[in-house]
Amino acid sequence: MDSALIKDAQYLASGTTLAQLPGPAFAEIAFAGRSNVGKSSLINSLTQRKKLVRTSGTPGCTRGINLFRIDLKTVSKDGESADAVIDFVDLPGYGYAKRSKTERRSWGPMIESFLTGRPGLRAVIVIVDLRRGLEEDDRQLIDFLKHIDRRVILVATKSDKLPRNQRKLRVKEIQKDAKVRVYGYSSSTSEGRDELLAALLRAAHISAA
Ligand SMILES: Nc1nc2c(ncn2[C@@H]2O[C@H](COP(=O)(O)OP(=O)(O)O)[C@@H](O)[C@H]2O)c(=O)[nH]1
Ligand SMILES: [Mg+2]
Repeated sequence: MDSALIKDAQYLASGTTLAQLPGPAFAEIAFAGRSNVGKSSLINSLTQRKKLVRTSGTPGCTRGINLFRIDLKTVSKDGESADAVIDFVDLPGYGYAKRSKTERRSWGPMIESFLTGRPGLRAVIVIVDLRRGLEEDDRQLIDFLKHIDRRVILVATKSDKLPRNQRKLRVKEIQKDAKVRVYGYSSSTSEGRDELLAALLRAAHISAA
């Protein structure tokens, strides 16, 4: 398993339509999930930046698509290192019921057109709460991603909120339900970070191991 050191992580651009975003320059990994699931916290934890992405107790405050550029150094098992760049794409949270109908409707197409129309998108991280597992919107998104042949990396976060001896079992239950591999994670403790980073590097074709 390769590991990675984050050298730099910076906000790049945002937009509410595909056309407003700069064209893809590097391998991209998108992050999707229900509002308040812990998406921003996950990106901050992966990049080891406290405030790269704004986190909040107020669901649904991120309305656009935000791009971040991550410069990293990969280190192989044999100790060989190489520089690499990945762009992280923070997609708007979905499933927040208290928005107006028009706004809710406008999110679906934004996410959908990005997922279908963005060359260079190597994988989509779908984030769920380890305690709650898949909800209806998550299932629909995963089915849609499979349908358009996008690679799904399913992350079950907030694992620190479950007792340690229940975590693995819960991950397995969600895995069985989703029929894709599930990565347990905690942005509070960084539990699962090495495994998820290694999976990201493989998905981005930055490492083979
Ligand atoms: N205990 C715990 N809290 C978390 C974790 N990830 C996120 N949170 C909290 O959940 C809330 C929503 O997180 P945020 O990252 O803003 O969610 P987003 O709306 O999906 O971007 C915040 O209060 C976070 O501090 C985690 O792994 N463990
Ligand atoms: Mg957020």
